[in-house]
Amino acid sequence: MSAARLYGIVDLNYLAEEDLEEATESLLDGGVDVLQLRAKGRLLPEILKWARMLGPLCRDVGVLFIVNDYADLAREAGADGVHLGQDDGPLAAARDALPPGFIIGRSTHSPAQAAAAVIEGADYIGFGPLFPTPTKPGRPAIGLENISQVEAGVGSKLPVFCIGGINSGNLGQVIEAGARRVVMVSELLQAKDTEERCREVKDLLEANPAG
Ligand code: TZP
Ligand code: MG
Repeated sequence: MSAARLYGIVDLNYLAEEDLEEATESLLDGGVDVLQLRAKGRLLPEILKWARMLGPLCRDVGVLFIVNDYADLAREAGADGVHLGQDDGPLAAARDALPPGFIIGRSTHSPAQAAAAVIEGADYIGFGPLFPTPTKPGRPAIGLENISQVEAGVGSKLPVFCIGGINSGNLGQVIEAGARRVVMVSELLQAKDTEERCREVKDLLEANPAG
């Protein structure tokens, strides 16, 4: 996780079930370092089935596989970790129910929440949304001004992935503001060539000396 720069998400809001596997392969071929399954509002047996399909694809190429929202399901599916939002309960409770080494990520929306996630024992955080995004409707954008502060503080303790409305047009700005790692959802999934777009993003992140 500490070397990861690009975090991709297969989000069922953008993908039909039958396209999940192909989108995952494209993200993996394009060089994502972490892949999350995000399936808001779907039934647990369906999510478990998808997680069991995608996890091995990630494992085969050494990419971490994370399931959004459901710690028990993530463990049952053999995932590497779970991603929990601010409303998904205390991390300590999740940690107690998970095996040692299981990755727990936390969404954060302010420097204070980022600092709290360190104290709570998160393994990485998402920090955003930097820009308004249809992927997370109703969540106010936090802008770029706190990235360098969070990277300098929290980022010295755990990986900070900037997230929310990041696209090829604003990625340079985001990196310029101090981001070393990003999550991109719609930009990658809606690209004409997901694999190629991933590579371009990865190259730009890796060209950044801050990494
Ligand atoms: N959490 C904060 S913003 C966001 C999530 C899941 C959505 C990111 O998606 P996109 O399409 O890259 O803006
Ligand atoms: Mg959640």
